[in-house]
Amino acid sequence: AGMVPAWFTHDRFGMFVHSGVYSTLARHEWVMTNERIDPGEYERLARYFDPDRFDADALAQAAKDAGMGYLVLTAKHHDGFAMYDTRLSDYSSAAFLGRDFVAETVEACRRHGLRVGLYYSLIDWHHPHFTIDFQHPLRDRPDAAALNEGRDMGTYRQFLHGQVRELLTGYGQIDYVFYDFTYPWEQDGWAGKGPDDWDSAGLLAMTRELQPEAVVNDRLGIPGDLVTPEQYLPDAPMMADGVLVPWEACHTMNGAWGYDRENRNLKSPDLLIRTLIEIVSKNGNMLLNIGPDGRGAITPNDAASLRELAGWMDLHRAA
Ligand code: FUL
Repeated sequence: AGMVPAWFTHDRFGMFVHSGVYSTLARHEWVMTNERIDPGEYERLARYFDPDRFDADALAQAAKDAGMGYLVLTAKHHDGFAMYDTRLSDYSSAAFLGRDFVAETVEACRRHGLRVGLYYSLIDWHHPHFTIDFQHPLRDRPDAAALNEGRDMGTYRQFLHGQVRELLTGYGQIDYVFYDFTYPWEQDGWAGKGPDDWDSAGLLAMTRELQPEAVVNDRLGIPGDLVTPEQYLPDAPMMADGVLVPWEACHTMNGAWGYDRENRNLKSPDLLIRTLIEIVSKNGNMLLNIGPDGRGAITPNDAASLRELAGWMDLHRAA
């Protein structure tokens, strides 16, 4: 791990937004694979995704009020559905709905003085050349291994690099790129996926070339600019060779990242505030997630928690 720009350690607190087709299904962002939904069937369900209440200005305003300095949006999650106007496939919000959520969000963040980041999933359960592995929705099919013979990760890799290039060239300055994720271990007889599958070195080089100022996370499976503990926090400032390592812990409101309607395991606002304090006291950043519902609206719980954070921030903001 290396260096992050001054704004990143100064701001300390950001908003993560998981929004996508899975928000309509309302059962966790991994619903496609948890329920072994065939990509064709998922694509049919994607036709019902219509987040008419997705209001990027409202998201940016809520983040700003809560004292956050940046916002990271899921441009594509593991389900493969692009939340922007990709020219490399017609599996996108632009093709399905005529909306480009990346453009809407980037513009709103700039209007509200927030830095903007994009989450991009290296995993893609929709792409026909992404090989089936232990996480894939088709893993239980008896012909899964045979299907893989017709799949070519090289073809997928080209698509992946192409989509990233679109995101890093089409929207002006991107301040943070959150790639997700690498799992090189073998499981249930299936190989995992690692830096060779993504061509992580090439992807990182392209990111540096196209967005030299951007913070890049560590989930390409090669060192990035910071370390990203998920749903926990280290017990002390992270150090390597006697030097502080930049880190950012991402946290959910209830264990799920995507809208998970029946899940009431909600973290209290008090817990969120104490988590933020503890993270910052250990030289970390907190990326707090919200999962808008299928219509794109901030849920009542997320809105209430953000308001509590905003109230606390108001009391403690420097003069
Ligand atoms: C993980 C993903 O698998 C989750 O769905 C979520 O996006 C989280 C931030 O990263 O690796």
